Amino acid sequence: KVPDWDDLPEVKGMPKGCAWGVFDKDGKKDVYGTLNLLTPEIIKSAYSELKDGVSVSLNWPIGAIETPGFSRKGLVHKVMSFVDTPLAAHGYDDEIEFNTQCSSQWDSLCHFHHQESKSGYNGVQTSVEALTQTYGNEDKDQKLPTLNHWHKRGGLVARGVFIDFKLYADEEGRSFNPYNDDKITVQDIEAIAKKQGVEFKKGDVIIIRSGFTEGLTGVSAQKQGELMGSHRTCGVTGDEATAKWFWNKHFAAVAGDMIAFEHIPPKRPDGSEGQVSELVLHQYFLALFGMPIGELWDLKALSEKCKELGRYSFLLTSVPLNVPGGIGSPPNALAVF
Ligand code: UVW
Repeated sequence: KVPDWDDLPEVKGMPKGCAWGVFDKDGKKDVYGTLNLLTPEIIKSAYSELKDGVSVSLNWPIGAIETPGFSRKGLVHKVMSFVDTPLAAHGYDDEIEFNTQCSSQWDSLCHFHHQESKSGYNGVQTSVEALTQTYGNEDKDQKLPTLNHWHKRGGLVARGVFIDFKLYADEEGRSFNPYNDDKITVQDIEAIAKKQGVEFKKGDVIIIRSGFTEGLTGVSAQKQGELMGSHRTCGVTGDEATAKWFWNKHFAAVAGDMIAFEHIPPKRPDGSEGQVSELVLHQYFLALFGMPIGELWDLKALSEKCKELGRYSFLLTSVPLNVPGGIGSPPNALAVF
């Protein structure tokens, strides 16, 4: 049984809500965090969502944003003909290079640390050197909670639950600007779940649509720059009460089409605006809970399929790239109905 927030054991020097040690087994430090909730029973029950035999991709193209925010590198795609190579044949290879945060992604538990303690999930201390792993040299010093471990447990297979906030906001005539720090509250999420007729279950992956990726799709690089340039973006309210609600729902992971899942800039308890380093849910989810965050997922086709079928839960499958030391990765996520 996973403890609720109020019953989490105290971790010396860390704030309430720190789940370090909760998933450790046989004296071994855990690297999976809340993915541990995906037991064979939970996965088998997620398969009961498979009724219609149709699947929807949740992956935005890599390179959908020509110039990603925070000076991150966008996609470089190089196509090479075989003709002038030792293969001397008609055909092609290609090479890709990109920052794993530039489009749809999972944030691993190493992506963002608890800032005060400078620690990642389960208290790990990391460095560029420790994270730069190579084949045969994986985890030489410590087990770091990077995404390649997901392959050792068969990727992610879970029940996905979709919260179509954009549809709800449009229907309610609510003004909501994805390119400002507009907030999606727990009350919104609960109201939408009720309207859509879905109940949350332990081990669910909750997926929230704000309209963020859609507004950047099919527009010029200049327009994308204008929309994102202020680094003010929408998201789930970043505060302790919201973090507590997410922990107590016992989700295996969270995802959305927002750039940071939570709004930017973060708000301090006194109401003033904080720096990006003060992101609240990033610190709770990734560093303290061990709950992976999915961002910039493409959720338009999912919205259409859920509306057509009249159901908002499905089987979700996802595997990140198997890069030793991988900190972020395209999710390769599918919703299967
Ligand atoms: C930061 O890294 C600040 O945010 P994100 O994970 O949303 O890209």
